[in-house]
Amino acid sequence: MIGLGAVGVVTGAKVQRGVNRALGPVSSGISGIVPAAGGFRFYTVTGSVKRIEPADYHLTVRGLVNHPRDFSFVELQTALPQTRMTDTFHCVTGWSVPKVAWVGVALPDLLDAVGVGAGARGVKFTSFDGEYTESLTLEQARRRDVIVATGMLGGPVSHDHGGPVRMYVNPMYGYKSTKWLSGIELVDKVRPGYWETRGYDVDGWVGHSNGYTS
Ligand SMILES: Nc1nc2c(c(=O)[nH]1)N[C@H]1C(S)=C(S)[C@@H](COP(=O)(O)O)O[C@H]1N2
Ligand SMILES: [Mo]
Repeated sequence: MIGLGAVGVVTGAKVQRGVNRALGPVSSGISGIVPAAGGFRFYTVTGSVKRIEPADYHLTVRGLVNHPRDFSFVELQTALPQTRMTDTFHCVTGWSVPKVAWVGVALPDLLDAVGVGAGARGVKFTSFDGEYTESLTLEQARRRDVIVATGMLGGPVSHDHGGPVRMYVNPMYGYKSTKWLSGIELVDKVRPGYWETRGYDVDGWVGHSNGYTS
């Protein structure tokens, strides 16, 4: 198992099957969260979002990369190494969901596939909701627990959770994890995302920002 300390990123088909079996249902009924959604609350800043079927989905990767390209949903599932992990999901407003399972492409593997260009310092994420944006420093984007997720909770990423493809930025609050992901752009410097222009910290480390924990 190739692990990342306590966060439990694993790779390799054999290990993945073992981990898969170990994934129980997400806990529900914890006080202060909504059990109907498995503990999650569904968030959108735009009201309803158009549906995109996996067969029609493309992730555009561009900007300061050596080989700009689009990835289809199937390419994300088959042409790049698959990474799974399970950990608690934290929204900065106070709710969290334990033991959420994710599967997809670790962002560093995707960056390797396109080749990070000279001068790239940040990564910008866009959503096909037409409004949401997020960003990470290049160093943060190279963490193996930052995942371009094609699955969660043991199945596809549902539309309400931001499917067919969304980000999962494990070490940071939920607002760093762009839903309905449409584009990844390598940029020369980090630009504040949707919530960051509205007061949240660009560095969204769980437990280390936004005044929610000391
Ligand atoms: N496109 C988009 N992505 C988004 C959001 C959003 O409103 N729109 N909300 C963020 C916030 S604040 C959180 S906590 C998580 C919530 O994910 P969920 O809706 O699957 O529970 O999505 C993040 N990504
Ligand atoms: Mo959030």
